Amino acid sequence: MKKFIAFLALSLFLLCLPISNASAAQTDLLRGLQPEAVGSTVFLNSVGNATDGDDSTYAEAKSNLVDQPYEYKFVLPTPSTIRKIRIKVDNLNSMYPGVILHNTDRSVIADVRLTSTDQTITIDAAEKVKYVLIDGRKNTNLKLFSLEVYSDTLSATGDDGKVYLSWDPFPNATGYNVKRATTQNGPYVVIKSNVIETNFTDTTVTNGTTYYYVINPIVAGAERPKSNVASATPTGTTNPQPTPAPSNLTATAGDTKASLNWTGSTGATYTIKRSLTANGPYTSIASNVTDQSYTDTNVINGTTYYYVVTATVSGAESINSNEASATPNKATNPNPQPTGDRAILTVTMTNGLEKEYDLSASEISSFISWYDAKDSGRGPSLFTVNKGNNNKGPFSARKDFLIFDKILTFEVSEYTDK
Ligand SMILES: [Ca+2]
Repeated sequence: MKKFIAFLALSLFLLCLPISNASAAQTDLLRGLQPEAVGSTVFLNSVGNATDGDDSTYAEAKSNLVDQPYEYKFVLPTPSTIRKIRIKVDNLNSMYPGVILHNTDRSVIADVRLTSTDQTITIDAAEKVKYVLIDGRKNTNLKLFSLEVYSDTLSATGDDGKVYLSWDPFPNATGYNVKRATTQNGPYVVIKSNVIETNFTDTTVTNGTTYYYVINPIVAGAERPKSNVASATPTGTTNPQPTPAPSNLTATAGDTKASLNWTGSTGATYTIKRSLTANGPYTSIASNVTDQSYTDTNVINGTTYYYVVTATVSGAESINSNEASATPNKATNPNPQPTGDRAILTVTMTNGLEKEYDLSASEISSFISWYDAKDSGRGPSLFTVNKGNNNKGPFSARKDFLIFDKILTFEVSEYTDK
């Protein structure tokens, strides 16, 4: 009896609370495996039925010795951390039928006695399991409908300056505590409490260091056994491509402005830098410019400004572009091209003054007719030029009067087609 109480105490110690069904994302490590009989055990039924995933088919075993326990085992192809077991049997009459987990040395990792005919059990053991055994303490037939074992699914993936963690949801968990260590055996320190999601990104890492992680589900306010240990070593990207500098920078002066244009690269933002002396030193005057052009209006006419532009892609700034300079000034467009059928009439007066008019073809024609007539002694001595907006000469009146006697010579310059 004393031995039995000790055994019961051990069972209660190892037995975890039942939980609900396994997450669909997990893999049943026993699925399709055939059990092997141990000792005097014989199978009474199709032995693989315990692992066929069908709750209606069953394996059944007994000892061929009278009143002796029976036992059979499943051998995992790869030793695995077992976190969860589901077992379904037909009865508990054989006095604590149980599941026993052995490591590769055949030492007991866990010994779980059944308290229900359909039970899901969590296992709090970091050691890897090689053998899963079913035993009955008495020679009472037990139908094993289903035996499923699941590993933990915590995974850790290293990236540049971060480690990504993800895991399968734990039934009834309201959150997860994420813990980290720099050696596999700990100590593990909480780095994030009560994570609601089933993933976490640890950004407080140093590239090249290996980190070990576990998670503890929180159920009904209490931590449940820790997960498997997952490790990752974040590493930096090597030799990132330098950001190319903008090219073909040009600066065009305007009235209290300088317009910049350049050739950039995909995904870049630009910083505009300016100096009052060639080759710098430059001061940033604008950043996060997304266009490949910029107009600097914070300038004074007559001052020469020197510009360079840098490109930034993914936080990496290029070297300076070529330098371009501009001297903003008030001058208007010095040579507007007239439109239509027009010509320039240049009249040289006897006092040496030159008058220039931008006239239509008919106005030119009128002028020439007037001049020729007057030259023949006919017509008025005065010709009126309507300057309109085409005044090219040094006068301000809207109309100008040409006196035949004062004209020394004139010239008509026709516009040429571009
Ligand atoms: Ca079955």
